[in-house]
Amino acid sequence: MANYAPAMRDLLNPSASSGTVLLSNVPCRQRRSLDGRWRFIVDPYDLGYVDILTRRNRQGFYRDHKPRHKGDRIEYDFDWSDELVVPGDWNTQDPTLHYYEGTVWYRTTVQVDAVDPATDPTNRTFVHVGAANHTARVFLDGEELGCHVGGYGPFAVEVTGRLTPGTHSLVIQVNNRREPDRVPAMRSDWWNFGGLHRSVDLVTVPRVFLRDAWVTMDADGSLVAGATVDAGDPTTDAATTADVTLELVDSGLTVMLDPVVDRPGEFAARFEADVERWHPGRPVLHRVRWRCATGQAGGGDVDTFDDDVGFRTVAVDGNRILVNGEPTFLRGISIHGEGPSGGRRANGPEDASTLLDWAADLGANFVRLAHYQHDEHMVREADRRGLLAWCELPVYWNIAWDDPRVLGNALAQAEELVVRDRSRAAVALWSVANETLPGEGRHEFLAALVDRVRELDPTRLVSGALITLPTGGLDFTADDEFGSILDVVAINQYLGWYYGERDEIPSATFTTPWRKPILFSELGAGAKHGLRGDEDEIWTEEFQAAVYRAQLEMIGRQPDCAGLSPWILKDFRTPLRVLPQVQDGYNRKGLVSEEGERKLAFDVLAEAYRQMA
Ligand code: GCB
Repeated sequence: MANYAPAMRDLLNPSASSGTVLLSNVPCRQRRSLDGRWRFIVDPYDLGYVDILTRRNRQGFYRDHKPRHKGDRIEYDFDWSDELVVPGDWNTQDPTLHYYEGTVWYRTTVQVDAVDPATDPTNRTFVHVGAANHTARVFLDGEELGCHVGGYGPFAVEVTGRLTPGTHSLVIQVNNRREPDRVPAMRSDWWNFGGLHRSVDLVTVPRVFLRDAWVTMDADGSLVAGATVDAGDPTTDAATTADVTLELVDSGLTVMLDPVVDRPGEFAARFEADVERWHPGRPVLHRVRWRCATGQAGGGDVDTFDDDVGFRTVAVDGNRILVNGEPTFLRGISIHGEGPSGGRRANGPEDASTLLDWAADLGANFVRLAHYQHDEHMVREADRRGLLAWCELPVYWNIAWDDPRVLGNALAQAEELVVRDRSRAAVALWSVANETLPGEGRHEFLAALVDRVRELDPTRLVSGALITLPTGGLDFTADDEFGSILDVVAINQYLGWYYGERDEIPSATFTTPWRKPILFSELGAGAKHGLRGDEDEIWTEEFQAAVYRAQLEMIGRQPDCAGLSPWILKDFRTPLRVLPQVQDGYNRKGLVSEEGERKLAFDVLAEAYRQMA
């Protein structure tokens, strides 16, 4: 724990979100983008929130005050401060913030005119943040409205009734300081990019609205749908008496969802529909129309929006993964949420498109979106392209397994991940953890996450990536107890790089005690683009390519292997990789450089995938 007085620590490192709501289907909603240039103040000592007596600072930066008279002493001014682009990380926008870990205050102003839907009293309005790393507090006109903990999940705060005609100050405090009780915690092999790194929107909805609505295909081919109606005031019964329908627009089929017993506001349906399936490589998306109407005939609110959804089954049969009943070998690639150039956080449709173009050039039918919740554009783009996806939580390496607040936050992050993306046909696997290290309470923690994910989405496979350590031999049994509760056992292994001789790789074997599908979720070797030499010379493209060849030979012989997602598509920034001239702050296991230049191993994998396809 960072070394503050306890009171200050609680102010600076809240363990749970408060005052926030989780909205899904935001891209399908009436929105006003707040992206653009925001003013910012760097506040490494957190004076903007905590005063010198370590109490909450009543005159903090969130007030966005202006001097009222000539002698007024206000020691900050957003209007005189520099700007950062939102969405974006701060580290790559301002050289002085390259390594910065701490608090930055962002401010934009929101102009509202009398015809703005946010001023309509029959509407509700939310400030929606795609993600802010790591902890964010939202203030409107100086008032704190909500706090969110978790660097990659979406959240919203309600501003209904506050956006009267005029100019409003929207301030978001973002703090990316690493802490042992966060998820992820103190150390990760990627850059701890800070900031409002995904879009910020104002979302306006009717008074009673579908806070969440999802539909997907279960393993047996029936469609399952769920919705949550939010009426704002929990004492009204508007939410429970609403009519919630889902229409499959092409076929004209309309289904009414039933209220879920003992869960006010929640609705569900399971039904059969003759829909053309979404297949990897042959995506078919269907227009669906959600509608929620309050009971009073004619007079109530109606909330409606459209989405495009694919339907396919995904299941496991022994050691195979089945998609639409067909054994499907996952020809994958791992991807970090880093843009295609400039070593910055990825965001938006263009980044998603370029990264997935590269995956398509490899011949991949599967992407592992590591090691945290990616931008929603990634998952929606994968849907449109017919690429299967693995979506992951940042439960990584050292986690404070024995701290219930940490589990609480991990569970909240799991909900944010699943709720946002469970209508996406692309998503085949949820992954709850990567290479977690042993510790008291670990299994219970991970089991709670697996249970929660299955509860939120019983239709998909659950996985997690296990660490493989050198055993002295070449026969590996992935018998980590965690594997026993997973549908697919994912194995990260670095034969030929961190351990093992390259010429021995082809004779290695990997099994589990459970005859489950094995996915090689990581393998690889580092190479600096343009560094050429012979296969025995580390960091050359030839060395990396040779490791790929040996690995592919080995993988072709593993009876339980149902796929692979080598590490990794693109070189990515990380403070762990310091070797000058070679790494320079980048993990060099990419198949392309940080600027997208292909290395030899790209073609090795592409050729192998071409043959497999
Ligand atoms: C791993 C981790 C990944 C690292 C990678 C590496 O096992 O899961 O986050 O970046 O190894 O390059 O060492």
